[in-house]
Amino acid sequence: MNAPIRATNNLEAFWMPFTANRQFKANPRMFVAAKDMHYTTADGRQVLDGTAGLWCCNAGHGRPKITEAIQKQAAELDYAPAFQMGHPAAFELASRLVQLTPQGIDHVFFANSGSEAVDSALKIALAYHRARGEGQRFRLIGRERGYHGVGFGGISVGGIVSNRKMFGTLLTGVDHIRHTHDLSRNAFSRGLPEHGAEYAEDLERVIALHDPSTIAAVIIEPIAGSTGVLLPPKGYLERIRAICDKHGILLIFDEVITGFGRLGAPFAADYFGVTPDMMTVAKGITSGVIPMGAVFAKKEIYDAFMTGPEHLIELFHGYTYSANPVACAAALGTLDTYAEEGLLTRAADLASYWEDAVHSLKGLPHVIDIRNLGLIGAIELEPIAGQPTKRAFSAFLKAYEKGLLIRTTGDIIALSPPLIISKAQIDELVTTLGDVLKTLD
Ligand code: PXG
Repeated sequence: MNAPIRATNNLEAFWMPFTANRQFKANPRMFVAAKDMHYTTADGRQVLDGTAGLWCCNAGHGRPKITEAIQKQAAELDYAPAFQMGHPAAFELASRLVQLTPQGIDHVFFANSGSEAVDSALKIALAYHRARGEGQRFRLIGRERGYHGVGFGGISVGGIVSNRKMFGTLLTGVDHIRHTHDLSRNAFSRGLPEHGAEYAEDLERVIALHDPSTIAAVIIEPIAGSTGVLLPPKGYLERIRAICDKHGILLIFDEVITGFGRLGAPFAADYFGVTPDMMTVAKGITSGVIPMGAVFAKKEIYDAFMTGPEHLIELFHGYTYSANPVACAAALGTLDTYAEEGLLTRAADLASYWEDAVHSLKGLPHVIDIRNLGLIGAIELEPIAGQPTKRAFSAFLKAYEKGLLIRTTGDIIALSPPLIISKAQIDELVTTLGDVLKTLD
């Protein structure tokens, strides 16, 4: 048996997720503390958080209301069985959340991550149609370059090739529409791209191929995040909604990164004025502090299950930690913090300052596109010939050395700072990033 030693200097045992393990273990980058907009590294440096952790710490770090709520809940009721039992914080949180969601979306199913939220939503979509006597609607449609987490459901509807290719046959009955990225027409757009609403018509093509009567749901990210920030062309989401309506297909918005204020409205659905039938959320629901995900569903979907004898379980789905009390407390503390500081709409006030700041990087070496919306930014770099991802990864390493945390995916730099960022910190972020870009090979 292994001795219970805290071998903190041994990096070998931890198989790190989505990480170049050997590169990291040769040159570790460790955070040991975080407060507001900054991380502290193991060697005592301050690093400006340009990514809200992984798009999740929307309220910033070390926020007292969230910490206190967690501490209090853990001391009072640490866990309650998630099935056939309840606890007050779960009901309070669900009620608070549906006050924030678009009108008509008024039920919440809890999970523990974005991946679980996505798998839950896909299963609910299939079961919903079956409950209504349309069980022949079994197909799910995603989009090229989409990211919906890493469960088998999520990678099946997802469209990021490296996340799919190693993992066998995936779910059957899934198809994809084309992505909307079009640098030839839209490079350096400020805000939403002008061109490409017609890419929504690809949904009609895929629907016709399979026949509308076989299709249960379409899932898309209003803004594709993980693939490198692809913004919907003007009018695109409205068109997708209209096509789904025409054919009786459920529309699921995966709002794991766009939810909770990233665009200056509570959800992208509000920002775009397009209401889906279900939304998946995670990350900002607890400001990243405790794992939690959720599916928001329309009343008609919930009601379709509320039939049959009352002692029977209506949906055979759920997790041991669905609505975990400590996670619920974290979410309630987060919603309080958002409300007190106006954080769910703050990005709207900063958006034009942010837009000018990120677009000021135009013209620097290798920059082939800059994109922005709300408090999201992306800088696409020309890849080094024959060595894709290397240029952006080197930007990531150099930025970290200069005290700035950025995210890179492929050769795209993604920025999504906590919603508490100041204008001076936006300036600092962009100046540091500009210095990094000037030194790239
Ligand atoms: N859906 C979307 C739209 C996401 O962005 C997930 C589902 C999965 O969430 P979980 O909690 O299972 O990881 C995500 C996650 C990045 C990055 O840098 C993005 C995510 C995760 C990690 C990194 O772009 N998104």
